[in-house]
Amino acid sequence: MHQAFVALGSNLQNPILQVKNAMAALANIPHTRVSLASSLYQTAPVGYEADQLNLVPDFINAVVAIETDLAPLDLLAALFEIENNAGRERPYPNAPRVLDCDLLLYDTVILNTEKLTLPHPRMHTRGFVLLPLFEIAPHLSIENHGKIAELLQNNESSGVNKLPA
Ligand code: PH2
Ligand code: MG
Ligand code: MG
Repeated sequence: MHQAFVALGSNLQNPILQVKNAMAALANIPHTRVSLASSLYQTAPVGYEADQLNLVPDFINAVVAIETDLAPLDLLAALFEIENNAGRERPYPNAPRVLDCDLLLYDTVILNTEKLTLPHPRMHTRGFVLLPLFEIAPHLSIENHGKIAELLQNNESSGVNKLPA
């Protein structure tokens, strides 16, 4: 078995439900089980121009740890299928989305291909990934970037708020 971490995000069509449904869908991937799921977090949009921000709804984000026998690209394909089943459309980069499932880490694999980059290339700067990841794996390090706890201290996570269970 391999250990992987998946980030979930939604800011359309009942995001809380979308993220909960995605957790259930992850558990249904063949040869895969969910070992830990973070709380849900309400998060301010990151990476948009100031004049776009009032048009972008807040996100719900979470991170899930899984154990899987699938190879990274097969796991990635399963994540795309979960996004598509949720009705994900891709009108333009970073468009509001019903569901985003990002493969963050797969064991300690480092990969730079057109289809997949591991670790996820932006995870170490994003509070909406680091905070839920820290909740379920506080001692984790990210290849090339160091300890989650230290990354959290160096990156903005003020817009990231844990929802009550
Ligand atoms: N995802 C993005 C861009 N910005 N901001 C938040 N708060 N949460 C996200 O999941 C998110 C984002 C691109 O995938
Ligand atoms: Mg993403
Ligand atoms: Mg994505």
